[in-house]
Amino acid sequence: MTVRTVPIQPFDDQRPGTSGLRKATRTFQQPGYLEAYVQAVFNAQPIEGELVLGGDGRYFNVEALQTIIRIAAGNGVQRLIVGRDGLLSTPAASHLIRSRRTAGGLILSASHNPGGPNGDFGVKFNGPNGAPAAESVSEAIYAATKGVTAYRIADLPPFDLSRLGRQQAGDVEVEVVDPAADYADLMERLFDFDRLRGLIGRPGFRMAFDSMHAITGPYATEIFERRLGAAAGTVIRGEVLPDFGGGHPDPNPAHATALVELMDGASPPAFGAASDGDGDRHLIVGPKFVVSPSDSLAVLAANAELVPGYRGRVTGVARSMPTSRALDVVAHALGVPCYETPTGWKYFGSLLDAGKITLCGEESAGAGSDHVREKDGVWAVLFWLSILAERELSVEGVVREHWARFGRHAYVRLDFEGVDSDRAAGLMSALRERAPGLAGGSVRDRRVLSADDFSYTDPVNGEVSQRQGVRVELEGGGRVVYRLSGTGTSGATLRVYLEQVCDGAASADRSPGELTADVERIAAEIADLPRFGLQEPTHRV
Ligand code: G16
Repeated sequence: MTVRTVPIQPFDDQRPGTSGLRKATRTFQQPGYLEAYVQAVFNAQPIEGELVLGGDGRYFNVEALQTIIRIAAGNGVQRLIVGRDGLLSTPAASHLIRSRRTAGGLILSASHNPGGPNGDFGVKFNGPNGAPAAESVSEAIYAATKGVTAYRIADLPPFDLSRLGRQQAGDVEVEVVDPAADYADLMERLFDFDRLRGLIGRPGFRMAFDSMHAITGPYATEIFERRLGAAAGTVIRGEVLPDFGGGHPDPNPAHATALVELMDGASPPAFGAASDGDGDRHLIVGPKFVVSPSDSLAVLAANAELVPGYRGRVTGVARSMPTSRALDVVAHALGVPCYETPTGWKYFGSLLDAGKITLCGEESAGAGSDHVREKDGVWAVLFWLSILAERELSVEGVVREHWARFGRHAYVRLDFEGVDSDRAAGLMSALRERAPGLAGGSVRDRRVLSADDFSYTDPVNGEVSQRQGVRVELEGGGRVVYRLSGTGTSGATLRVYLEQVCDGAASADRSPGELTADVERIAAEIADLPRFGLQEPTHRV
């Protein structure tokens, strides 16, 4: 096997963000760009052993995979496990890394960002525990990108990724696996599939799962239709398309419009769900009722005893800082600790590995557990179905009952997209300066209980992560958080997270927007949003 060393100039924009390196597809298609980044991953993190490879099926997935196989071979990797047609959902990749005890994996995805030649692409390295690289590893990769002067690539013919089984070329063996089989087996071990078949087979029960033409199509078809017996057609938009059918595979009401219209229409299914580009996010919808992601996480934790895989074994829970504190209330009732981490699934890895937590999640529609080291969309849907099977309530009924018992954390996220990067940085630094002086004073007649820039010390490995977002706690259960997104690919996105704790029963018929309106006004005043030209958010999520 010939290995060539190809000289290259380093690129100066390869710092991994919240979740790996995400850029416009065209940026990744520049000559040497993908090669330089992947070589930097190998330089920062020498891989000894097998590697898992797969992606969410977006445009450029297969070409990039073939290149990565050759660079991996050039760097001494002799065995790779690849999903058929280059497909692996993010949680399934995490599972394969763990179950096959590999040295790690590379996942090609830009998650919920649109795909295609004019969309986005991404590469993420997960370590041997199946979790996204910890911040220290990401920083080492970034440092390596600045010093990469050549990449090593093996001269090999392309592998046939449509054919299951092992193939050898040069010194390298590639094993092509069914992307869904092992993952579906894992789900059967966590959930009571007989009970779920009973629910799905009940007269009058119908469900819809919107794969948004992204990676969960094959997984959802295998699990819901084949193994659980849901009617053909339960999975909608199940075919994986390189441009996700021109859509934006982000499972929220703004983008999962086909599902929301179905659930708002005449004779809707009892249960609706959607997942994102790479299959780690979830959206749960009942007839004319959308579950907010932070509530979904709290409901899962509160009902963990109903699920065989979790009964009697929840040691603790965790949420990212901007996620609503609904989870904290449940943790208190369960008598287990609730950890508050920075945004990014990578921060949950050490807590999960140490057994400090069993369930975790985020406001950005992700929830997961110690079964893998990623958030998991299909898993969350199976968890919800398990709750419905046991509780004999509708989706709305489960949530209303939850609010009545634990209180309601009304929640809205404002996204200001396409903000000039310097202006966004100026806004955040003004906020950071202002925050310490706010505590003890009042804004619009509401007392500020505390205000700071969130800093996190990982309780397991002691790693410190600073400047993770400005949070302001108001009397009467209000909270505002400001941070800049780390997953965008152009300009800056300012996220403003609004939360208001309410009496669950009394507020049940009011919208999150109404309930957080006062907090929103306070948020605008504290950050002086109009002065920065930020009048109306691009989206309210
Ligand atoms: C990624 C991370 C999540 C994070 C989300 C949003 O999710 O894994 O932890 O909550 O991005 O991040 P940001 O607010 O920085 O845009 P995904 O689904 O995009 O991989």
